[in-house]
Amino acid sequence: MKKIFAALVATLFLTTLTGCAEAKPEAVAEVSIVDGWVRVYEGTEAAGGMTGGFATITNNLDSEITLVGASSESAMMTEVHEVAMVDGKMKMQAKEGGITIAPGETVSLEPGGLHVMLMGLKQPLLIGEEVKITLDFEGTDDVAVVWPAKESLAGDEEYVSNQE
Ligand SMILES: [Cu+2]
Repeated sequence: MKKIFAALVATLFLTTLTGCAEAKPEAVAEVSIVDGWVRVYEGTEAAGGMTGGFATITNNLDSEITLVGASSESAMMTEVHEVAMVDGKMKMQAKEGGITIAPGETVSLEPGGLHVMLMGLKQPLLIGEEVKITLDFEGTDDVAVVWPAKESLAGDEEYVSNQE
């Protein structure tokens, strides 16, 4: 109870400080991105290879946002992908229209599902390395993140060509 009260006082104080300016409450980011990571399969991803980035994204706004793309200095190309059933096979492909997140909703990017695809890695990616990625949103500002490379064998979707 004490903590809640203290937080409330802090909020009131902030509100007083910013007065009637157009400033938005600074305490809550428009979009929260947590637990981000990039997958390394069996210790390393070779240069030229591809892998997925994953995270949990929450839209804190009152309006819809869409993750339409991404970019990274670590890869030649970065796209937003989904894993879908195509002709009876699970395949991954570019997510048409991006990933839309409703107001207040949370979407998980995880192996076997939605992910940020890093294609054409510029150098080998090792466990523990940090990958800088900029997430390109519509409806809110782009967000720069740094995701650690972690080993995972889960969700072994086909990381080969999505154009046959
Ligand atoms: Cu992919």
